[in-house]
Amino acid sequence: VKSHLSFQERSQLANCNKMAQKLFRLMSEKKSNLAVAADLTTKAEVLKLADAIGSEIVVLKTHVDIISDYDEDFVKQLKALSEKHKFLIFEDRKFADIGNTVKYQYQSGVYKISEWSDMVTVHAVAGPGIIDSFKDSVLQKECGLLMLAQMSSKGSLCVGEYTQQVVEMAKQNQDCVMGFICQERLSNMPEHFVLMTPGVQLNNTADTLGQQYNTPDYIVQEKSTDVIIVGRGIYQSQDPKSEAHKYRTIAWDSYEKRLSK
Ligand code: 5BU
Repeated sequence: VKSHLSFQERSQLANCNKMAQKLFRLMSEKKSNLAVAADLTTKAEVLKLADAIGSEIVVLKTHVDIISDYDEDFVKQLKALSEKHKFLIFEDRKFADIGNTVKYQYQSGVYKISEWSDMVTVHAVAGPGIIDSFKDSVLQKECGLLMLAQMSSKGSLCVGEYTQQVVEMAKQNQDCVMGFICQERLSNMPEHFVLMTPGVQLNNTADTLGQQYNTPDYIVQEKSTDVIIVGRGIYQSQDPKSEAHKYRTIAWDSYEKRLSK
């Protein structure tokens, strides 16, 4: 299924969730649909990467629980970089428990994710109560949930009927849900949702632990999703800044080609 609407047009449709609208606008303005997964394990490394590639990306994706020297200063510095370079912060926490527990996991503990993250990932496996647990916080702070509709890894169980049900759950909660993590645009995914795809790399087709890669142009043109998420393909390269520029250019050209088809 193709999407031929521009990000600008879709920002106007995305009036139920403020973060979806903000991301569509940012993509149009910055001419970028690149997200980078900053899976590095020290504060200094993540911040250095974010400063180096910040001008190329619209979203920086974090796994804060892998940072060995995490503290509140990290968040302060990351926020400052996100303002300097104009990118959004996405904590890929993959919440999956009952609503009451998830509420604590989102707002409390060491990381206090709700205080600094613009968007977070949520599994639908526990049922729609999980979305309700974010409601107050998400609406008040104007952030967004990304529902996990499909995964990039081999043998994933997020397929078929499960994926369809995730999309239905999102449609019932359009004020909180800004989009999906998925591998393709499905026919029942409305245009006001942002579709983000991990498992993207130019030089490899897989890793040794089940990750599977597609190229940026295949994902954006053939599979018609919106934002590519690239981790090792960029942060492990010799020159992350120029590699990010390369992925950004390919992904944006692919988006423009999709529009003109
Ligand atoms: P990589 O280095 O480009 O393979 O990193 C991919 C990132 O995306 C990594 O942070 C994963 O946790 C994340 N990811 C993924 O790879 N596949 C998925 O289906 C989901 C998240 Br959901």
